[in-house]
Amino acid sequence: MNNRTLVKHLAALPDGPVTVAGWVETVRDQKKVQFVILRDESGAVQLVNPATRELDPESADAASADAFAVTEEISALAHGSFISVTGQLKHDERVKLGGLEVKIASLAVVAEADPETPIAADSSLDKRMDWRFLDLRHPKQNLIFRIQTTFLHALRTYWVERDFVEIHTPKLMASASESRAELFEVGYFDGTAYLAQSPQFFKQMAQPAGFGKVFEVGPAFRADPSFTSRHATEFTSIDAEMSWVDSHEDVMQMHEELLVAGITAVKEKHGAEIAELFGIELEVPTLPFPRIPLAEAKQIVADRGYVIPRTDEDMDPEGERQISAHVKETYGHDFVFVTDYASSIRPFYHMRHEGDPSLTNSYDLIYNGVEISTGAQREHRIDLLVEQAKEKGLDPEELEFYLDFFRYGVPPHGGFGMGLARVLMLMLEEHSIRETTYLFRGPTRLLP
Ligand code: AMO
Repeated sequence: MNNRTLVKHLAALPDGPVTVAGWVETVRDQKKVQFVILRDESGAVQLVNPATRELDPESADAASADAFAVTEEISALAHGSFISVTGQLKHDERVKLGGLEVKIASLAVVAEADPETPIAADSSLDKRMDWRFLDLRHPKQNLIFRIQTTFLHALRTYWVERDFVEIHTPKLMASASESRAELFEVGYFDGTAYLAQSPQFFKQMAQPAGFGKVFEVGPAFRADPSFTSRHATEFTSIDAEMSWVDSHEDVMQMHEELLVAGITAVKEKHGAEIAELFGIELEVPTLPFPRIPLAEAKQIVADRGYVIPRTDEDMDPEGERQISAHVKETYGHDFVFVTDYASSIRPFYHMRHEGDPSLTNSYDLIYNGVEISTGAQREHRIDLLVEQAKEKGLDPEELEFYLDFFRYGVPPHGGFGMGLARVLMLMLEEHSIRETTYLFRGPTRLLP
């Protein structure tokens, strides 16, 4: 390992010699003094060099020759080059950036950057995506993925402490897992395979397999041609499934506790940085989250003056914004479970209400106006499951491998799927999941 000190650790060190390494963010090359702002993955620090502009070769001693060389090197530094600097750390309250600076003794350009940086602060989102590795170097963008790490770690901790088993289900499948629309087909030797749209069938399989409770964080693929701010063709899906639920209510309780655990951890670790870089005071939601049946939610939205088009029985994006606004005004809450969706707009595997098969034991979770999750109790009774599949126009023979799970003793169970980038987008009040996805994939984006 090299001996460089991360910028974030400098504050705790006494004045003295240090080595730091990172990218050149700015250079202020003044007549008598030069300042370089150097950024590494942990923060930024000011480097300073008393400029030695002229060298008299006759009288030059080794020390002044070195000082002259450093001055020349700094004058030639390109923005974005990666440099390593050894110098004297000095704590000085007058330095705005962190109250310290490093006086340069020697400097090495480790990797030079092209002089023209292809993106600037005002570049379009699309251009920034073209140069995503440079875009991500910015502290705000970089922070998103540190938040993601903290969030996922808290989710995993929540689950592991409650005996959930982590699974990794295959992403190459022989059939569709959600709907035949939005399905990517790939050549598979002499046949065809499909990219998994969700771990749905396989997380359910863990129930008759005796796992009890499972979770997965993994890729999901949807051949969705739309160009919205919330859809990607590949996204990270956070899934959970658990045995012995009485209804979707049990799933919602786990789901809301999980989100509180995740957001609490993010606030504790990054609250100050989020306030500084995003201008947001992150709120930890209170428990329980409000629950509103879909029919009632539609009525509330209609009473607010927005009528969801009749052709669309689901909440549409404006309906989601309206119900969220209502919940915020009425309960001061950022989340709402919209429950009891009509079976006509839910997949065949959702359990229907006992006594009213037109409704399902299901929910969508809406966060600050956008759906982040779908959850449900599953139908575990094979006869009803086959009937519901047929009703949806599915061929039970094609689903034989899945239906077999239900022929050998499957406990009542339920779970949810949640899009990671959507949660982060709404948490940080960003406008597109392109911002909260490490490398976005959409209908016209397969690069970088
Ligand atoms: P659903 O299809 O609603 O449900 O997906 C669950 C959640 O995944 C995210 N999501 C997406 N994110 C980005 N781009 C997309 N194209 C995209 N599609 C979905 C959303 C959505 O709420 N198997 C069920 C879940 C379950 O019942 O357990 C399912 O996949 O945040």
